[in-house]
Amino acid sequence: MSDYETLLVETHGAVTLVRLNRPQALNALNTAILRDLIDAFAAYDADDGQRCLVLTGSEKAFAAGADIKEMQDQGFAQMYGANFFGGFEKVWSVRKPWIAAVGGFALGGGCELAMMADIMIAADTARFGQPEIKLGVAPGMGGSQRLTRAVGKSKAMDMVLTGRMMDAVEAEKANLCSKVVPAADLVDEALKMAATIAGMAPLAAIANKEMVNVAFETGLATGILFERRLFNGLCATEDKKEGMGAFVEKRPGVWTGR
Ligand code: CO8
Repeated sequence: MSDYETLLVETHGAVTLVRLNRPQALNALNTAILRDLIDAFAAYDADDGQRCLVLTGSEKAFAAGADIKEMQDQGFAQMYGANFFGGFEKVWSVRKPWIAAVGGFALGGGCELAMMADIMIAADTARFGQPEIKLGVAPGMGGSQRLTRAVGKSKAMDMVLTGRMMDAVEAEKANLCSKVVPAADLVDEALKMAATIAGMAPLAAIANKEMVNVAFETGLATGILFERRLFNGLCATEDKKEGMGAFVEKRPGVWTGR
């Protein structure tokens, strides 16, 4: 267990489990959580022994948004000057795979943080929303972009303009999450999926993640070329030789990450 003011971090073999831990504020995201998340994600990315990460919250809330009390008195100059919450880009841009396991409220910045994950798993108790309009503002951590890419224009407009919540069934149907599981099984299911990913060749895992992310950033022909060149590149790794050799010899691959 590591020492963070706002997080509980433990390892399960090659999987890092990070729990948001501000129960008194339903895990509202403040400067302290951001600082701790940046540290914990950087430590995960730098640790060769860790190959997948699960981020979760509590039963009641993944995170109920950015901390309204912290933002209440901040004006434009203060926020713009400090690039307030710009640091979340460091969480999103971690190179290794990570999963958001969402139970309870994932609202505003909480929903936006979950959408930064490579894969989102929801408990049947999950409630997603971008209610910022009710505070006289709008999403500010990527929600207008990532929600729209995930669920399409009409549902994204519905969410941001009405500020309503979406339950887990609707979220799965709308492709916001990859699956819904009973709340009691959420962390175990996420850890199981993470262990599967952690068992893959590490460079291949990073390459697969990069390819899918490039699909959001570029045109089809360029994306396909990027994919083919990365595939070509993976063919220079020891793990490619091992993986294909292991298949032919009918045994599991043993990865070195080289
Ligand atoms: N910020 C601060 N405190 C919060 C937040 C929050 N987002 N959400 C809940 N809390 C606190 C409450 O104030 C309360 O504290 P206290 O006991 O001291 O009064 C405690 O958590 C428990 O909350 P409730 O009593 O309200 O619990 P309920 O079960 O009655 O309601 C809800 C749960 C529905 C989740 C309700 O708390 C709620 O509506 N919360 C706010 C949701 C929201 O509006 N989220 C969006 C925030 S804005 C945002 O996320 C912008 C992100 C972009 C930032 C970009 C910067 C560049």
